[in-house]
Amino acid sequence: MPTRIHALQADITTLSVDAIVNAANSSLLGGGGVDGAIHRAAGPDLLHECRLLGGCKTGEAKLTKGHRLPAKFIVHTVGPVWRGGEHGEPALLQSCYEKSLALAAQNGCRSIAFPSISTGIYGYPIELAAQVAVSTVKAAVAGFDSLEEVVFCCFSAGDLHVYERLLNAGAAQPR
Ligand code: AR6
Repeated sequence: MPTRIHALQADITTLSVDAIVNAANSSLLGGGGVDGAIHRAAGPDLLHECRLLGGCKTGEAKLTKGHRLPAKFIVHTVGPVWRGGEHGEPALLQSCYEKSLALAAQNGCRSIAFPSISTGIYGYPIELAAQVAVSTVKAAVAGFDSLEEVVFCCFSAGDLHVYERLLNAGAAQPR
């Protein structure tokens, strides 16, 4: 069955999916934005587990349990800081999506939700980041038979609009 890929507006910590993705920093020891929200909702045991992981490079991903979250797992990935777009940002962001999907699939996840990685504190323009997110996920899911659902979890109505337009544009294109 083809993977269902869709967008919604929500607080990602409330979603009952197998894995949620955290837009973390390379220390994996928490921060602001979605990272802070996830650590608050998951509880202090998440930080204890993260301390054992030894950090994470930009474009890579590491897995923890979901602790107090409805999600079973958290995939922590580190997006690129936007520095104008000429410093490998698109390839690093693409890698975040690909590595996160692979790690979730390897751990038996059938559903996964992504926040809009790098588009908050890290300053990646939403339109450009969403293009990378949607095209990467669409291309990659074919390689993961077990993935049934991928959610783009948008925090604002404006972000949701961007993702929905890109998702629908793809669907409407002639073959
Ligand atoms: N649910 C869903 N999306 C959210 C939530 C939430 N609860 N909270 C914020 N967002 P950001 P980054 C959205 O800044 O740009 C942290 O300090 C937010 O509106 O969380 O990758 C880390 O530790 C935006 O659309 O992540 C790093 O230091 C998106 O999540 C740094 O920020 C990403 O914004 C990472 O920066």
